[in-house]
Amino acid sequence: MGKNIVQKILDGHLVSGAPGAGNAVGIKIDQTLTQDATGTMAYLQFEALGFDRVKTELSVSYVDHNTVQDGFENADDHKYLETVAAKYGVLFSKPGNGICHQVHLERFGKPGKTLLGSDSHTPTGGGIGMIAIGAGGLDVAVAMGGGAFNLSYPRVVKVELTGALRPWVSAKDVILALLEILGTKGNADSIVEYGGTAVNELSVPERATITNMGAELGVITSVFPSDDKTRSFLKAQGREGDFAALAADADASYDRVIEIDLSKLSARAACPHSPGNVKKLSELSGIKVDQALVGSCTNASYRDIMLTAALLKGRKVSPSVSLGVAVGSRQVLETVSRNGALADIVSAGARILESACGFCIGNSAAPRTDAVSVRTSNRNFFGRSGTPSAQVYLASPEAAVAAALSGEIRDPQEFFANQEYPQIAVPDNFIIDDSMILKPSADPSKVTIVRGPNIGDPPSNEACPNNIDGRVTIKVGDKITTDHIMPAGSRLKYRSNIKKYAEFVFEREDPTFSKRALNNKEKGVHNIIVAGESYGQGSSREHAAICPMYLGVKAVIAVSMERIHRANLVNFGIIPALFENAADYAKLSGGDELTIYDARNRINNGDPLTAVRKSDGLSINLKVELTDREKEMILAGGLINRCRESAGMP
Ligand code: MIC
Ligand code: SF4
Repeated sequence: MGKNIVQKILDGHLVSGAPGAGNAVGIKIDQTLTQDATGTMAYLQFEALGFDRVKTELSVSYVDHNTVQDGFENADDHKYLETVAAKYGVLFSKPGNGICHQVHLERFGKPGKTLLGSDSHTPTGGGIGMIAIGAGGLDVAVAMGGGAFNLSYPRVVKVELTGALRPWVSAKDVILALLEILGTKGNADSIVEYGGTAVNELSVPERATITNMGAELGVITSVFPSDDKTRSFLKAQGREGDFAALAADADASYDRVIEIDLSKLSARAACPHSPGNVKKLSELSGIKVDQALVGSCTNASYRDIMLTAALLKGRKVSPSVSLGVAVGSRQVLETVSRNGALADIVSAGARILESACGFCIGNSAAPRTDAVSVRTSNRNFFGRSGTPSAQVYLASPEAAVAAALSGEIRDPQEFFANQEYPQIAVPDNFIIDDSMILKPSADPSKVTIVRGPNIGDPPSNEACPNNIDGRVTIKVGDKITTDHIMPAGSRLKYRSNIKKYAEFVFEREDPTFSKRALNNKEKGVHNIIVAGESYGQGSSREHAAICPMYLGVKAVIAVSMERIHRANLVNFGIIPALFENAADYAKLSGGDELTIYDARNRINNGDPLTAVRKSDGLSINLKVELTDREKEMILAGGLINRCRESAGMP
């Protein structure tokens, strides 16, 4: 029996376990990436684990998230990241060099390799044929130290692309169409593999737009074959030597096959407040727009920016719209500066934003109260833009420019009806200048790691107590994202200072949560979070586990939970429990006093847990499915404690 692409790459990297959907396996990681918002914690943990050098083929530390904001905190973080990278053998991409996923694709991605990144959009690398997975910083720290990455062997969903995209319909519409089919939850055990006759119509950056937003499907990752298009992209990057062909065997099998005929697709948008809330643009036509933003790791490639420039050329942005353009990498910014496209964008009246995450993470360009914002980014969770009352729509660059010019949401096919669709080909040669990527020191003993006052110690946890004796400190609903748990935006600068950042846990859900939780902790009362479906959707930020751990949260009881967040909870010693009977969710309220008896022994023996409510003795059965490795982590109070125990460290 032949193999699909996923099986080929995974099986070639297995270090423990055996292929077969659902089996616990460990894989070797060839490359890692971190970004600054998750990176400081990752390197602090790398240090705490006692490693002295990275053992991967390549590890890169990017600074792209916290590039603005007042105060010294970000700059402290950047200096720590630069010096820690120099010491331990990591490349350091300076702020201004671009967004991690785009730069990685351009300069380092290699077909057939594995990449683990401390950011949920790491699957962007699937566009160049990598198995690229997002994880918490601690998992990345372990991989940098040469450890395996542990996961459940995936189901493989094939998405067969046929036909050809019509003018004005582009890669973003393909992934929005798939989001319409698969939704944003229930896909955590799968990897999407693209195939079909239309694949060779798509350039690597277009493929990367599609795999990038696979993160919103909640899948482990997504991957494209590596073919002539991949070779020409690598050649244009001066890296033809990194090319390797990658295709599924003719008799490969899949767990599910979905066919999308590209010629039938029309332009779409994800409506507020979920990337899965997809509608055709023609149904939204006429909605007044205040802001349009082109950028983010999803749609800020050479093709996207050149297309934006071609459509803006000779025109002016509507007086009622603020258009912002954030180019995804310095390579593309330099190219469009030299070829004149940037001048067309400026002349049309756009604001040129920094080549960084910026508006996407909500730390700049927050729209006005009640604004409608059309963005090419990948997430429109409630409040993420920095303005809770804003309505954010996610769409293609074509649609964002149509909105900027007309002041309304419009289907680009109809709005640009009298114009020829610009065809933007990958150039033969990109401008190659890696001078903003600093090499590690040849003599690590000479490097002093600089730790400003914003750099705290990673907090420690106690071992799992035998009885979890506590209360439901908060009860939240369905689809609680990591943005709800741990807001980014203006709070982002505290990422390296857990004590301070923990003040903002569930800030928007209940601003009293942090204080109440800390009071409970001081009195020896354990905190328990109760949640509905898909708890922890969205980002890989492990702060959504570390800060609750710091506040004394011992267990999350949810109807269902997302993959990366569940792994982060385990890494920090918080029990990820599910209701055996989903209807029990309704029976619990915030403030209920609950005891989970004999938790330690039961987890150790693999027995089910029960939570008992003190007031009336109501007993609720919990499902806690843990691999042996996860059990050890929970019992030890997290991965760092477990590693210290096994290394005999104090
Ligand atoms: C995001 O898009 O939400 C982020 C910010 O890039 C996060 C990482 C983080 O929380 O720092 C992600 O996607 O993992
Ligand atoms: Fe940055 Fe936004 Fe991409 Fe996250 S999704 S890496 S914040 S550009």
